[in-house]
Amino acid sequence: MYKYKVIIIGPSAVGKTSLLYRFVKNEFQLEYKLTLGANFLSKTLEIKPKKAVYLQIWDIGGQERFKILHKNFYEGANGALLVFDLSRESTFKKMRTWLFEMYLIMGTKIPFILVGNKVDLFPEIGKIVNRNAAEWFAKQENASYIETSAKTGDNIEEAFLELVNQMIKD
Ligand code: G3D
Ligand code: MG
Repeated sequence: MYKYKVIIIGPSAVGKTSLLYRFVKNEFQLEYKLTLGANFLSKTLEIKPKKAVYLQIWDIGGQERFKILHKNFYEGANGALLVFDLSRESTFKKMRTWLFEMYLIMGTKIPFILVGNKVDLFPEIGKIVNRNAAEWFAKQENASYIETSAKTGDNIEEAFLELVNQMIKD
């Protein structure tokens, strides 16, 4: 069985913990936010008949600002979800810094998916954060761009599956 460590990174309140809980437990908005430190949840995915992938998924918790703790968090990661909030342009602008910091701390590149979360807030996608800009950023880094909603569950499984495909190739 394939085993991977996946990390979820990005600025505060973009929905990282929500994405993790939606994916692993299919739940939204419980009392998890205060409790989850630099912690992980795991899930086994069947990607083909008789072919399973075990994912250990780490949430940076409320530690986004404490750079010193990041080394443990990043150590041994095979892939990442780099998450911003589609309703806050400032979070998209921080994606490059998050990406380069990850490369710097890890000393190597790993596959990642660029995730624009909270797509449920927009009947007209791209109003706040330009979709082309996000796609272009991802493409430059050989990554995929996916828009998700932890609230509705939209595209959550797809984002993890796409990352699994990239990690298997890596
Ligand atoms: P973080 O782990 O990145 O810090 P959280 O972010 O998962 O704690 O989410 C931050 C806030 O955004 C929460 O709202 C959460 O409910 C909300 N949120 C997360 N994902 C989505 C989404 O896909 N759509 C919408 N509409 N909201 C989302 P509160 O108000 O509890 O702080
Ligand atoms: Mg969180």
